Parts: sequence; C-alpha cells; structure tokens
Amino acid sequence: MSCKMSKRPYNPIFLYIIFALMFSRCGPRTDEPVKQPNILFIMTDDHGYQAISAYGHNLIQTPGIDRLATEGVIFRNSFVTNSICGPSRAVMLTGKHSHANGMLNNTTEFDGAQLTFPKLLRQAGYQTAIVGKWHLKSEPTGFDYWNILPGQGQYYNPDFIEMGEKKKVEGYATNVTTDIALNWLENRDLEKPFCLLLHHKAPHRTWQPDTAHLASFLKNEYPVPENFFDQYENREAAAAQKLSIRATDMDIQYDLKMQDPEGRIESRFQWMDHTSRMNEAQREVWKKHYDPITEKFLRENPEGDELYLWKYQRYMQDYLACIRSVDENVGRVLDYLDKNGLEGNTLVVYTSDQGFYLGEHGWFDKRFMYEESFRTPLLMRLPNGYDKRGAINQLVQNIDYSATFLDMAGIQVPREMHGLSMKNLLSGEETPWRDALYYHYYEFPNEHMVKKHYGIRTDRYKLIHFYDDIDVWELYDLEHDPKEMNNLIDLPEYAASVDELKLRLTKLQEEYGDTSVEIKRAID
Ligand code: SGN
Ligand code: CA
Repeated sequence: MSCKMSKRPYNPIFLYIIFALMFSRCGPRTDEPVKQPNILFIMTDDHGYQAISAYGHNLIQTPGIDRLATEGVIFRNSFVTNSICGPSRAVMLTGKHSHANGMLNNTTEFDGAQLTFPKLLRQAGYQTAIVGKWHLKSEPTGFDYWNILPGQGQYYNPDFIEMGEKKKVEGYATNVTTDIALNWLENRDLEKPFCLLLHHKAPHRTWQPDTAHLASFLKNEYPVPENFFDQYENREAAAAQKLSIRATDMDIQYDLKMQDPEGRIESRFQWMDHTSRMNEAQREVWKKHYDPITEKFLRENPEGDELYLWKYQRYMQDYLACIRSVDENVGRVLDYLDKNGLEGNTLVVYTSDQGFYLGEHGWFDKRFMYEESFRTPLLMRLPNGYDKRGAINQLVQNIDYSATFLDMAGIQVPREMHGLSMKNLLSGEETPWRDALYYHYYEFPNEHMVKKHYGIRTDRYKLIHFYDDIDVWELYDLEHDPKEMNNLIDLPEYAASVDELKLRLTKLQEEYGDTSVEIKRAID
C-alpha cells in the first residue's frame, strides 16, 4: 500500500524538527549551552582517585560515581593547590590560591567577607545552598540555606547546624547529608536556577562505615602497593612524616577499631569509643562485626611486616566500605535529577577536597605534593549544549572550579580569581591552557609532621622545595618514575631541567603573587 504523503515534497520545518529531535539528548538543542544551568557540586573528604573504578583501579566498584564518567567527562589530570581540607574548600569558594584567600591551614578561620562563587551566583539570581561538611570555622556566607556538620562532623547520628541552630540527626552521615540535600531540592523555588554544594564527611578518618556495609568488605584482600615498604632514601621530608601505616601513626584501636576491654591492645587512644554516638541497634551490629576481628587479632598477634600488612588490609576494608555509602548516595542524587527532569539543565560535579594515600609509600593521609594527595578525582555530567564526553587530559586545579561555574552561568569571572574557566574544555573546543601547576602547603608542625613545601608540576617533571626547618629540593621524572621514589635533584644530567623548572616556578609565584615565603630564586 502506497502512502499518500510519499509523493509530496518534505516540509522543511518538519524535517528540521525531526533532525533536531534526533541530535538532541532531550529538551533544548545541544549546540546552545543552557543559559543558567543548575549546579550540583558533590564533594567528599579524602577520597583518593584510586578508590574510583572509573579511574581504572580495582579496589572497589563505584557504579554511581562512574555514571558521571560514562554519561559525562572524567578529568585525568585534576589537582589541588594545597592538599588539606579547610584550605582546599577556601580555594574552591574563592578561586584563589591559599596565600591570597588567607586560609593557609586547618587552624585558620576563613574570612567569609571575601568574594566567592556562591555569592556571585546568588546575585545573578541563583538559589544557593550548602549541606554537609564545611570546616571553615566562620559561618557560611553567600548561601540562602546552610545546614552544616560542625568541625569534622560525626559519622553516626551526627549533629548539624542548620542556619545557626544545632540539631542531632539520627542516621548515618552520608545518607543523612544526602537526605537533607534532596529535601532542599524538593522544596526549592522552582522559578530560580540552583547551586547546591553537597559536601560529605566521608571517607575521612576514622573511616567508620555504615553498619549496612561492614560485612561485605570483611573478606576482601586488597593488592598492596608496590612501594608500601618505602624506606624514603634521599627524601628527608618523606622520612620525617607521621602518616605511616607501619608506625603507630595509624593506631590499632583508634583507626582500626580493635577495642579490647581488658586493655591488651596498645593504643594512644584508650579513651576512644567508636560506638559512643550510636544507638543500641547500631552498636549491636558494630560490635558483632568488630569483636570477632579483635579476638582473632589478639589470638594471632601479628608482628613486623605481618602486622603492617594486616593494618593495611584493615584500613582498606573500612575506608572502602565508607566509599560504598558515598557511591550509593551519588547514584541516589543522579536518580533524583533524572526523575525530576533535571538531567538536561544541571551540571553535576564530583570531586574530593584532596586525594589520599591508600598505602602508597606506606601511608594514609595527604598533604604532600606527591601524586596520590596532589591529585583529586574530578568527574562531571554536563548540561545540554556541552558536548565533550570521556577523558579530559589538561592540567586542571581546584582554583578553576569558581571560574568554570561563573562562566557557565554567564557571569564575568572576576580578575582577582586565579583559576581558568573550563567551559571551552567542556564544550570540546580547542582552548589555550596552562602547562604547569603551582602548589603550596603550610601546615607544619602538625600531628602528621609534613613539612612546609611548594613546587611546580609539568606534564613530565615535578620540582619541590621543602623549607622552614629544612632546605631541601626534590626532582621527579614522572614519565620514568611515576611513584616518585627517585629524587634526581643532585644528578648532573638533570641540572639544566632543574634550572629551567626553578625559573618557571619563580614565574608562577610572581604571577599568582605568592610572596608568603622568601622564595628561593632560580639558580641561587
Ligand atoms: C584530623 C585527623 C587527621 C587529618 C586532619 C586533617 N585526625 O585532625 O588525620 O590529617 O584531620 O584532615 S583525626 O584523629 O581527628 O581523625 S582534613 O581532611 O580535615 O584536612
Ligand atoms: Ca580532607
């Protein structure tokens, strides 16, 4: 049977509509970036990229977070400027390096009178909110709604401060933080675009998992990093740290939850009770899980390398179980957006305040400019009109988030911000980009005793200067030594590279205006 329509010439408007529908994901055309996209900025605390399956590691499967990589983009070279919590958050809010925003370390109080991206978005008509970890001491500014965990926050039945009022919320922190965030989204003003900062406490020390996930990690055996037994030759600052799994820096009771009422376990934290905030039901499951592990530990009484490897496995089980909750909740948030038709006009960002050592060099914690803690995961699902998909390889840094959000919202990026807008990268357009990163860490002396240092990283090399109570330079060739085990600083064949890197480092310090230390000039 022939169709009457087939003899007629095609109506060009009809054809246009068909093509537009074929090439758009949904809603508006993809070549027109959404004007004021919603921004959902998810950040965790201390989540190393090694614990995200999209980054190609097998420690844990993270299907929720991986969705951002498969549906959006994954940054393969994402870094921070100062690998520690409060400072990192201040950098993200202001788009400026620590010396310029004043938040040098965790003991400083953030000056909330400063210009931040939430303030500028709010002025431009956005509704802004932050839920979860804040850790900047001063009260949040620039938010229509804030509901934050005081200080480091608690994993179980945590206290929140909602717009100045303290309330205890029953439940596990990662779930509860997400509940509050989704509740805010559900009740927001639908006339305005939103910017929501959903900032989790997890997986910060002391890595207390949700009771729901304890059992599933118990039997797992994790691959030990090849430099777990690093002896720190020719790396004086690395040798002086106190973030070692092998040493008592990682405590069997405090960090690894082995609690013995008879006091047979040596611990600097005998007073610590992991269950102190739990309700009866939570405490029961917790004890049922940890008591047998403690008994087995006491029976077998591992020593030396055997003890160190036992500690590593114990650490991984708890750390990764905390990530399981994070991942489930990222999935929950994405499902909420999709169910509410927000997929096409919302930028979803997943990152951490910094990376973390998962046994590399024998460590936990962060702070150093070495790769595992200098890097931070960064994945995004993009609103309509941003066509980049898959890996982005440019050297990006957490100073760039502010500029990116503002630029995407059509707001001029203030000149005082140090970061670059990633908007063109997200559109898949060619764009000039930086070829070197600047880093500066200040918190010394401190419990983990990582010395003050600053440095430069290019694609190939990393040059670090440890200063204050020492004066030590380190050079790494990342192509040949990605684990940063061989400090090449004294090798004559690298002298020319060192000279060049010192010049570039000085230039970066001048460009960013970092005069906070008496900078060792090049070739001195
Ligand atoms: C706490 C932790 C440290 C951690 C800092 C900073 N100790 O002091 O291990 O390095 O926070 O972390 S704890 O015993 O209190 O867990 S940060 O992510 O907030 O910068
Ligand atoms: Ca942190």
